[in-house]
Amino acid sequence: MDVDPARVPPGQYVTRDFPVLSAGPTPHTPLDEWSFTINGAVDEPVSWPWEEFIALPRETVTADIHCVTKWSKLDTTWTGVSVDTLLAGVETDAGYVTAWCDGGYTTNLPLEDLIGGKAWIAYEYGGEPLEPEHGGPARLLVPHLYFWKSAKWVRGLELRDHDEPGFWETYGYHNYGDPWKEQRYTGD
Ligand SMILES: Nc1nc2c(c(=O)[nH]1)N[C@H]1C(S)=C(S)[C@@H](COP(=O)(O)O)O[C@H]1N2
Ligand SMILES: [Mo]
Repeated sequence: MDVDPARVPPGQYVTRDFPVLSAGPTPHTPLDEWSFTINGAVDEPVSWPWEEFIALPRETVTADIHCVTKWSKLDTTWTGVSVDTLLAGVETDAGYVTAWCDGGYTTNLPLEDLIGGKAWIAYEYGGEPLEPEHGGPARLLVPHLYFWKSAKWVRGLELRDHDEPGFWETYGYHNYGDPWKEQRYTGD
């Protein structure tokens, strides 16, 4: 494959496939039971049912994604709602976020890494509804960090004053996960 090596972080290889990596079974939450919630260290939790969520301003973004198991996929295209849009009007002093999901998966990030046009709640991939195996109806997309931070089946963001490791972070994955610094495991 003809790829610009400058786009591939250290230790990664580029694939055209889209592997599925899930720590458990794929949840199938009906859309009429689905909502997206911002909770935790906020004055007022806020929640959008599916129809309201997809009526929010949407963005289509093309990004390279990097899995800690060493595959990278270039020029993936997603449509969703930017986290900036979701946090507009939310008052918080929180510095950290736990993304929480159907099925119980969690991952933690600094709030800083979710704002400023760096993260989305994506519900389309390649112009089609996001497939359940890849996190549909909606997943977090944080392409600048290893892909385990891009929580599938995401249902909410809990804002936090203190950082708290999520699922893989508890099992020895790096707390931050910058692919360009090869922050794969604790201590990297
Ligand atoms: N809810 C949930 N999100 C998840 C995971 C998971 O097991 N459960 N796996 C993570 C990991 S390790 C990776 S590499 C990507 C894989 O996304 P994909 O299956 O769409 O390739 O999802 C991340 N998000
Ligand atoms: Mo992963």
